Amino acid sequence: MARLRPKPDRFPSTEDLHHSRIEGVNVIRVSLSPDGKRVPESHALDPEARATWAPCSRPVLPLSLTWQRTGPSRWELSFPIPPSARCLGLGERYGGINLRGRVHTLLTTDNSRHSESVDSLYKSIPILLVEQGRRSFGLFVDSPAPQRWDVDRARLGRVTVELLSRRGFALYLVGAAALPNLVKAFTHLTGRSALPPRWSLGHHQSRWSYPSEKTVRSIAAELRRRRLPCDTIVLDIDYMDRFRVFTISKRRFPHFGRMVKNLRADGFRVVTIVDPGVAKSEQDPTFRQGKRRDLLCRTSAGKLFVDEVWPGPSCFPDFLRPEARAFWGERLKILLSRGVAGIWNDMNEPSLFRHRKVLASDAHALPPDDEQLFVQQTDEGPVGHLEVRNLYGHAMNRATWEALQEQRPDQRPFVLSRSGYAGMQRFGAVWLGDNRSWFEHLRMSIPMLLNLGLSGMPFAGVDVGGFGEDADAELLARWYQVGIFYPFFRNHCVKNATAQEPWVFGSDTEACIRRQLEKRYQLIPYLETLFAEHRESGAPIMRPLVWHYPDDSTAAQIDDQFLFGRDILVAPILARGQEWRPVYLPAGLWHPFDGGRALRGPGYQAIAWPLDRVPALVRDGAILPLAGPVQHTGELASADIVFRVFGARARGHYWQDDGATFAYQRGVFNDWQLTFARGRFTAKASHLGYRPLRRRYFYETEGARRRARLK
Ligand code: MIG
Repeated sequence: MARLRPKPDRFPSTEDLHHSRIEGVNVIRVSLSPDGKRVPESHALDPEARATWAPCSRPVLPLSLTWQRTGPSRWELSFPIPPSARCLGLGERYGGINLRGRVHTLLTTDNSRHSESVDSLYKSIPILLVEQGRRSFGLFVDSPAPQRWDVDRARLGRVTVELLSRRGFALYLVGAAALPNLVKAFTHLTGRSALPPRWSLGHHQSRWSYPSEKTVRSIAAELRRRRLPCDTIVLDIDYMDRFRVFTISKRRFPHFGRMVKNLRADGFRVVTIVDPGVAKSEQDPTFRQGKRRDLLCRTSAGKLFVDEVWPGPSCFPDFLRPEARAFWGERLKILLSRGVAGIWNDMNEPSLFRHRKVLASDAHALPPDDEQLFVQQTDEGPVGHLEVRNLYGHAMNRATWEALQEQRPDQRPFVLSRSGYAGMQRFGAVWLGDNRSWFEHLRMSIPMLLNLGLSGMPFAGVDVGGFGEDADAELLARWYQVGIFYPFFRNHCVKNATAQEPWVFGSDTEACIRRQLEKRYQLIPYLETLFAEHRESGAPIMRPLVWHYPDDSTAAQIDDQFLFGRDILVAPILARGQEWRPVYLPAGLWHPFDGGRALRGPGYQAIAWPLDRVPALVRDGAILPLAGPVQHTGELASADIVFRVFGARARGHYWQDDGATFAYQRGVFNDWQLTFARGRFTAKASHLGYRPLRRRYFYETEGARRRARLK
């Protein structure tokens, strides 16, 4: 292990070193600030996180790191990485799971051309995990200013981080430890996802746009008539009056509240989009109030900052200010009082039509604060937008989350966002923005979601079927085969593309999709158990194989397969015209999810996956809690639960609560340890605090189903 080697001669700043043990992992915090200033307040850290920091002078680090301040707004960090180590994390990255050989920019950007040549997307999570078995380590640079991570590119065998900021920041060195322990410690610091409301784990049907009550009604009716399970209808920007936030078009949605109520009676929730831009118009109450209370961002000259977005010339609330967040919460009442169940925050990078690029890609310094687009108010006073840009969506999500929590204290919020910063998991779910109806983007969704999960964010998905361009029957069916394993599971599609609701491509495709949807709903008890486990350990829902098989060097490379929890290995078809694929099986016996002969690993096997099969295998020795078939999650509370046993000796876990409230935080839940051995099934409670509705429990081995007793 190398000693810390600061270079005091080239480093004119105050150094402040602290050490802690978090979840059994060494964490060293280095506070760096120019001219002895205080390090700014962190928006990444969970305020409830408990950690005791002891000052330390000569820490032993898991890597030899150097840092320097190389200009008034430029910092450089650098450390070597061993040739065999894999670099993971860094939030939302287009590309394979191993981030080596590329530059990764962290500056929230609305860019719909997702490709290898794009190095920054909507989210910014500055943690890199250097995976090398039990001696893995992580570096978290807690700054919302622009960062450029050169991972083994310009300087071979090194990571170089360029941070453009005039303010101070903290960096955290985590490890050395195994990957799951690093993520456990990181999510201890930055928080874990709350349990989602059960309905949000169902199938969401979305479109840009369902522009009228009539369309919404007919989509909902079609889903039920065709018995395509679904929980949520999503309303994109056309529900609004001239795209103005917190309005509802009277013409197209004359009976909005009644529509929501009727849908609810049929088991559907409504989620509405909310954009941060507020139309600059004295006729607009959100603008009037925001301006009167001085909550909108201003230029350094004191003028309101105006840019173009959907409603035309618009102003932007400064969500870093607690008063602006409270104001947003008040405005949200307009939607919440009409029964809207969840909020979808879009455009919150923020996306600006007149400034698609806010910083030149070759900039090695920040423009002075007063030459930036606008200034924002922080604890230390006004700072240029770029210094805190990566927090814009994050703070908007926080405003939304806190408003939902406050206005509906007995319901778990559902907030979906495009942008966010480290710790975003505390404020709901995310999706990965404007992908396209390409097999390439279906393929990429796997490593992208895996890296996001390793960066602390478990509740994520991509638009099923692809957002931009035209889907077709094969692509849509293949995408649903993967989508049922996305923690957040939504079909969404751009305007002017071929529609892609599950029935659009004919009855054969529809039947295949119906089967996938049924499986998704069966898996919800297992998925809820995984979310409960995430709260304990920070483990993502979608995991790379290396998470559970750290000593298997083939498994460590794989990013076109993933584990859904510990027990389900998903290995889908990701290219057009393929009927089978090579599947890598880690050591042990693996049972096809839909039944059939078990296969033995380690090694590759050729497996055919017809469109109506679930492209997954279950680990021998697992017991999965599955639910009976339902049309929406409202029917799940009383549905049969079947514990499906795989193998002659097996163990499982089943977690159960009301799926709706925060009562679980007061112990109102049940936690069962399941075992099957010598032909006997037992379920032992390790916690009993919740009284479920009357329902039946079974266990199933090799197709035979028997009543199970839970004690
Ligand atoms: O400028 O609201 O990523 O999901 O349908 C486009 C319209 C704005 C971008 C989102 C997309 C959404 C679309 N929005």
